[in-house]
Amino acid sequence: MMPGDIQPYIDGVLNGNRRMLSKTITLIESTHADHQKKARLIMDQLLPHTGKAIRMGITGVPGAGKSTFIDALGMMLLEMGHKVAVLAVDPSSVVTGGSVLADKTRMKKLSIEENAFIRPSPSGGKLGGVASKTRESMLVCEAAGFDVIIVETVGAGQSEVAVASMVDFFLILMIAGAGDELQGIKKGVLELADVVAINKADGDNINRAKLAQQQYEMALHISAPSFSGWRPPVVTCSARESKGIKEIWNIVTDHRTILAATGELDMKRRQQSLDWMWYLIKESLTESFNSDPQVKNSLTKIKREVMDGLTSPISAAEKLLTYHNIN
Ligand SMILES: Nc1nc2c(ncn2[C@@H]2O[C@H](COP(=O)(O)OP(=O)(O)OP(=O)(O)O)[C@@H](O)[C@H]2O)c(=O)[nH]1
Ligand SMILES: [Mg+2]
Repeated sequence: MMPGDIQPYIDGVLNGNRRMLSKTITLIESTHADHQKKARLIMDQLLPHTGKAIRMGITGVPGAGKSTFIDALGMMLLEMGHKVAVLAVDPSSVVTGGSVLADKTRMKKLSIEENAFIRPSPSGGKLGGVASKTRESMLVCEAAGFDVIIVETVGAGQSEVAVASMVDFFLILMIAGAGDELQGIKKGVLELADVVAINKADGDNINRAKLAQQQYEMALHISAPSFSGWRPPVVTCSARESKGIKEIWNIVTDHRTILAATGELDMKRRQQSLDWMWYLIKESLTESFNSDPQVKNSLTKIKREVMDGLTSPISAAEKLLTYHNIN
């Protein structure tokens, strides 16, 4: 590979050229070995130009209003002079090839703005793969001068953990539901939140939203504060009416000020990079173990033996790992 091949990408991204930004992300998302190699060389050159943006993750159950919220928040940020990039980690795209942001019309206002960049989730592959591409795309957007990066994911499983591990601030968008307010969100996920916002607090839904707010406050009260003493506030908002959006942004910037002062922001990012490396290693090891032909061949039999108590879990694990290590 000649350096000249990648120079137009590097220059383009650093000059904020949207077409080259898109093309670079396409290279990152490509499964071709050639493209991946090229993408890696480009990333190495762009890395020194990253790290300055505010990285924010947003999750919430389907229909919570994530797209509407990002549209409202994004427009407000543009007015404040920010450049906003919106990316997605979509676990459903892994299975179906669909994408949370495929329909850009859900961010009607933001999608036509010069200073906003919206990129749907890459489809196919494994969640780890999709998430790692989103993480790299985030860095490319930073190098291109976007100073607020919003990563959206559907609150339905593992993807929240992946997103929380690549952002500085994690917002969970909820809606007031009938009965158990905590339904639809896994307990561990709530612990990732830096703020919980009850959306759709408008019309005749305001009181229900306030009630949900109290219930979440109680649920969150029992979890321990982070190193800096940050306790995730619970607020209400209306994405549709752009109410409470400014207040949430103030929380984001307050959080940042506190974490920057204690050094926790820097520590968090350093730890995230390391976590990410381990994540990629584990993904890759599991992948190679699962795709090992001899492991595949004997797995059903060994699993049954373990369940029936004919083989101990430890000797089964040893046997399978030996098969794998020999190949
Ligand atoms: N009343 C009210 N409706 C809202 C609000 N925010 C979003 N909605 C509506 O809720 C529906 C879902 O909104 P989306 O923004 O598409 O929700 P989402 O979380 O992005 O949904 P998925 O991408 O499918 O997970 C739409 O019909 C919105 O108009 C709000 O603040 N108040
Ligand atoms: Mg959406």
